Amino acid sequence: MKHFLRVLNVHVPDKAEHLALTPNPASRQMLERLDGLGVETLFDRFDQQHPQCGFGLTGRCCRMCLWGPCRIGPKSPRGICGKDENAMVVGNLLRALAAGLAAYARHGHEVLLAVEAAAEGKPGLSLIGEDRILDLASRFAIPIANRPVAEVAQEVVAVLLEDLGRMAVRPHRTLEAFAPPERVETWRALGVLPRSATYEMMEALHMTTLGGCSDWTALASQQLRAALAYCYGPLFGSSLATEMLFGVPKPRTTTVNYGVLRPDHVNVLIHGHSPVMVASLLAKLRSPEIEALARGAGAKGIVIGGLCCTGEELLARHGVPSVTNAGGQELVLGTGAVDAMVVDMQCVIPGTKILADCFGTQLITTCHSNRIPGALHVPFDVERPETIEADALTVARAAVEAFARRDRSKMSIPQVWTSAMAGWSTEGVLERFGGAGRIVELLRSGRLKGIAAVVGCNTPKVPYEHGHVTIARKLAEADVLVLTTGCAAHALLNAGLCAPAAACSAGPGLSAICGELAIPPALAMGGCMDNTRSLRLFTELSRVAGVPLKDLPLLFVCPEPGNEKAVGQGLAFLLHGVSTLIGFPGPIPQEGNDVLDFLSGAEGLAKLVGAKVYTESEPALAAELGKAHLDGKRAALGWPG
Ligand code: BF8
Repeated sequence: MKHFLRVLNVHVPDKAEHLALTPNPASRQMLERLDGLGVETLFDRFDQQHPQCGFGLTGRCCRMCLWGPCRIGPKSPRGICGKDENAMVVGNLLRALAAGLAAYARHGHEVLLAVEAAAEGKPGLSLIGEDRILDLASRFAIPIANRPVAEVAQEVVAVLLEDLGRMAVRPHRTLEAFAPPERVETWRALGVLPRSATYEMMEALHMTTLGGCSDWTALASQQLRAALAYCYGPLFGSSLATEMLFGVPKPRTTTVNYGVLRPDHVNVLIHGHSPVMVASLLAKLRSPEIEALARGAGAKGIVIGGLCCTGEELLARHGVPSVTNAGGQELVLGTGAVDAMVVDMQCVIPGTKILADCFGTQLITTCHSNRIPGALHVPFDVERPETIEADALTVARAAVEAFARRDRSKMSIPQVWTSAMAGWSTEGVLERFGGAGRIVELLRSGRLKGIAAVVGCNTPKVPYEHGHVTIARKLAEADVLVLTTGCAAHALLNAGLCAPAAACSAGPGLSAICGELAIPPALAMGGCMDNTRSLRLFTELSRVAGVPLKDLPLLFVCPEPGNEKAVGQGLAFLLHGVSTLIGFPGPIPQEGNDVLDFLSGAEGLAKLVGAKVYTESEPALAAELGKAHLDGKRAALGWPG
């Protein structure tokens, strides 16, 4: 039975509906198998949580002080402190944004310190992305003539680190270097130019403490300020620093999906977000020493697979097959063939340990911030990079040693493989198309009707991966080029939409373009922080077209918002004038609420920044909404529909 959420007037799926609608046969097979074995996953626990609290679902539950929790409803229109519904709803959203900001800041900080360590010549790390270092240096007006790249890199890192943590009132250098001037003026007029990620995070928490700020419009302003800090601090910082360290990826084709696991190989999955240690781990797992260890244990070799954003990173830069996303992290353990799962930071749910114990998988944690009781903990400390080689070797050994303990009676690997092309960067897309001018020409002529970034997490509140795949397919059929990252990218990769062969499923305009350029209709752009690549591409198109971002046929689509990090992603694009389509309507009240009007109405964000939020949980309808939005932009520009 589906669950009906009365306060939001939507149905959410039960496990049976997930099973019926999830597009990947491998996920379906695993859901059925685990169901048969009586092993619980997040999909069972979601069912157990129903009915979910209507106050929480609509953002009207406050736990921002110790007087509460307070709930706002007809009987009690204010919290104990006197806070009203609007302030509570925005306050909750602001806190979610601050948590997401903290997550990316921690991620960005780790990668930036790794770049710094590499630039200082510390062992275990090296600077491969010379092009990105020089590019950033020129954007930040850092002299490069007759200077070693490492020295230039240190100055670039100093700028990025300062944008992450500045307390003083000084210009935000990354924002100034990358944001479109028209947008900067809009943000200045709104008074939402940020100081730094850390400062805006502090202010967000400060404003939402007991007796902090009760004016919801001021909280909404802070939301916008913090979203810009999120975008141009942690998000740009993580993505660019990773490119400084490991280079800008290039498109490459490989095979993905659950079928890459092999019964007679050591199967190691790498899961999380930080790219720093995984590069060393990969080198160790591919070293003759560890290969020999595997063969000595009776394995025919080592298979490495990627999950979540680390999976996207490994796929893009090293051609390591990706397997699944946040929603599938338990399911893949149900294959009984995963000897070790190595996890670093974020989106690693505690349920993985339960499944790991059921199927004998060795769980290994490598980040100080993420401990899981019972897992082997080999923490990598970026401030002591000299241990990275030894740490990676310890992890690789432990992963291979787990092979001997595998219970082969529990093995069942779905025989599902998909060909996929990944590794698209801003520069890679521009180069393949022949420049921004060519893309603008395609948009103007109507051969391409628009570009949509279909991104984001998984949530059990919509049928697993069904929204991602349905929306992307329907947009591609309507000649809309899809850019994808994060968990959405895993869904599209496994569905075959990121393979050039999928060109035939696109509309006539996009299909012909894909054929000419040998590209798929959905371009996998990396992990979630690499949404900055799509944003930079959009910005470049706007510059070359001479049309503000808010007027172009562009869209940001998040069919399955899950992690708090998703709040900042959507807002960042909104602030640039790119409307956002969300696949689940919450946590905001749906009827006659000022916050909803602000996000979705004509007088709020639409007036301030030229973009608004659409919500639609039925993916076919969501795709129609998206197409109508893009058509509207085209019509306003006088471009053919
Ligand atoms: O940063 S899409 S569930 S994996 S948060 Fe997490 Fe969401 Fe997946 Fe990567 Ni992004």
